[in-house]
Amino acid sequence: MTMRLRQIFYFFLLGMFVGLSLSGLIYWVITSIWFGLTITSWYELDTPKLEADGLLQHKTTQGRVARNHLTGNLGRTDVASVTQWLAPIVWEGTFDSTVIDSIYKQQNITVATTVFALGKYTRFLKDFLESAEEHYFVGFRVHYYLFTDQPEEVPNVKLGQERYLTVKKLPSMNRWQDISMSRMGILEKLIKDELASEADYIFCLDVDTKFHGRWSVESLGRLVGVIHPWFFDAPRFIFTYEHRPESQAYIPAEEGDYYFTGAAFGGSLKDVHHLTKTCREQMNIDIANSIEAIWHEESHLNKYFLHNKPSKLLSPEYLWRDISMSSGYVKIIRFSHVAKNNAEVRPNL
Ligand code: UD2
Repeated sequence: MTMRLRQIFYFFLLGMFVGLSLSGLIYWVITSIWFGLTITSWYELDTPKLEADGLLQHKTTQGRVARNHLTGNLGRTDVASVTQWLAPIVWEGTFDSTVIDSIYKQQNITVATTVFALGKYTRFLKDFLESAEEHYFVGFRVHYYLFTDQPEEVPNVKLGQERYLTVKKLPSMNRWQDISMSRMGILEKLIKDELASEADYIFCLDVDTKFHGRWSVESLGRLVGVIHPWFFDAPRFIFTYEHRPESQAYIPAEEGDYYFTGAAFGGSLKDVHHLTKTCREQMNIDIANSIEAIWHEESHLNKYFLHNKPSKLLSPEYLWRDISMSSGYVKIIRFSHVAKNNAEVRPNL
């Protein structure tokens, strides 16, 4: 009897051993196949095949974002794609254009876009508008508001469907610094008086620029800043913040997160209205105190963003230095500054 019991016990142990081994084997086979497929699909997606407009020496995964199915992460590990306050930083490879387009298509949005061209800067309008029609919020409703002292110099650029242009006349100004700074007050007024029922988002852009690649709904957010192309990979002590305490734009040496360009910013009407109003008020205080911030309204914008953190940051793909200059991180140039002879185009030095 004892012998019989022992035999049953050994059979039971053997059965357990074989059963567990078999289920382990089955589990291993299933997970290997699944994991292998995941790796393969990630690898295939990450393998650049498409060339896109605005491309530098790299190939891009535009439209086929590399996605690791295991973690859900999109595929950039060489650059930060989120800030310390959890705002996304938009780089090529961090979003899926098909998915994001389909979300905004259902929302019937209008993007107001402002640009100023006074004096000789009207020469930049043709390229700005033509390239915007090719790359900027294509397929979405865009209303350009163009401020100029010479409406007769505005080129006749053919606009696509649901694309509108309103020209607004301004008096000429003698100092380029005044032109640049006055934009804040003019935008504040435009948003308050005219845009409330006309648009959902606004972007305010420099005119001596050109679009080379997609700039679209991935850039939309409550408050959006663009990282300055000269400083995106520089340490804070290099940032050209205003360091004189007498100016309202003053930022102490140990403060500041990013250095933002004044050439492009945007967001919801409410947030951009608050931004432009605050910067205009701060600049007026500086004028009363006979001080002008080192980089004019750009210095005030940086001060504003220090205390009112942008909800989304755009990488320097959204304002590059010049199409001819490359950087390993910038895989696509979407929008760039154009080279200009300041002494020749500005009304003063
Ligand atoms: C930087 C900023 C710019 C602004 C300026 C303030 C970048 C790329 N740009 O550019 O946004 O903050 O510093 O110092 O960081 N304008 C005219 N007519 C003129 C002069 C200027 O229409 O005679 C307008 C035009 O829209 C131009 C903008 O003002 O794009 C800014 O002037 P800028 O481009 O000459 O200033 P810049 O290159 O120093």
